[in-house]
Amino acid sequence: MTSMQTMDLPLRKVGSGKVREIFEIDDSSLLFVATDRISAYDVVMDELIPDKGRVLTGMTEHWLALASDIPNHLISMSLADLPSAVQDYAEELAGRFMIVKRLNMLPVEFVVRGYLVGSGWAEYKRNGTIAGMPLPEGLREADKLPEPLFTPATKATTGHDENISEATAGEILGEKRMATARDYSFQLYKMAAEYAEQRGIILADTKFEFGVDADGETVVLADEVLTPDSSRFWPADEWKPGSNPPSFDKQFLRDWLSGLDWNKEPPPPTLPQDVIDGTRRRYIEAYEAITGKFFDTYMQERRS
Ligand code: PZK
Repeated sequence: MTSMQTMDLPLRKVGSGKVREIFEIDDSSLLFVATDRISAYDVVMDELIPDKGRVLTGMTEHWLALASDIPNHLISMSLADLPSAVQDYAEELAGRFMIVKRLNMLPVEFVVRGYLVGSGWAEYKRNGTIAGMPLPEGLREADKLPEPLFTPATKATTGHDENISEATAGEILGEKRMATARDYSFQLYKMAAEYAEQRGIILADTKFEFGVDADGETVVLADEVLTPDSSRFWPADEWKPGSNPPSFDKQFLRDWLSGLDWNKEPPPPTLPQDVIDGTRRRYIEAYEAITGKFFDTYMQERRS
């Protein structure tokens, strides 16, 4: 089993996050790589979850295929299309890379929420609002919202995202671009939430990133799409308003961490093998539940 910490590739790195990395291929394309790193409570663990990056990449591929009417950055996931400089890494990269169109990224995160949790629940408890928009009284944590809400955010210098109003997003991006990306975000959320619901999964909320094509006009969906790292997925049978439901993927890890006396600051505790194995199993179950496809089948396709 191949498993990846950081990818040291003979390409210039143009972006790196806690768990994914982007390298330059040429003027018009990038190599997007999902590693097997995992974070909990914003801390990256020292151990890897084997195949996690492949699971997330396979989910992104699945959703992009279902949303083929929305322009997206994916060019290829075929090993044959890897630049010759990284052909030696083909086995490690298989299933976890996307060759993507190079865009000018919009400096706003497109968050859509269908349920009242996380920072949305925190704001509602304080003010009765989400992103400044008034909501009905008496909602409980994790309640379904009357309608999905668009709650844009900007990357703050502190590392944590700052919620902004739709009007502010319009001032930053221009009204037309903001409205196009917002409408794509609603369309994607509604499609995915309905699709997931039929499979016993709740899509509580999700975050999209968009860029603008070289034509300076076309708004294009980028990044990973509707993965457990960009979304909250809950098993529908474990959803109970009034409490924060377990997330499909990380709950196994969080449950184990919560039994320790770890202060949620680095350094993280060492993950035992059974926690690594159980977490990997949950990611693969999430892939199979959402796509209706065996993860092994996905990997056979991506290795050939
Ligand atoms: C791009 N990020 C976010 C940060 C990551 C990703 N298609 C694109 N064109 C130009 N830039 C980006 C993309 C995409 N996707 C996305 N940063 C640049 C990001 C850290 C690690 F993998």
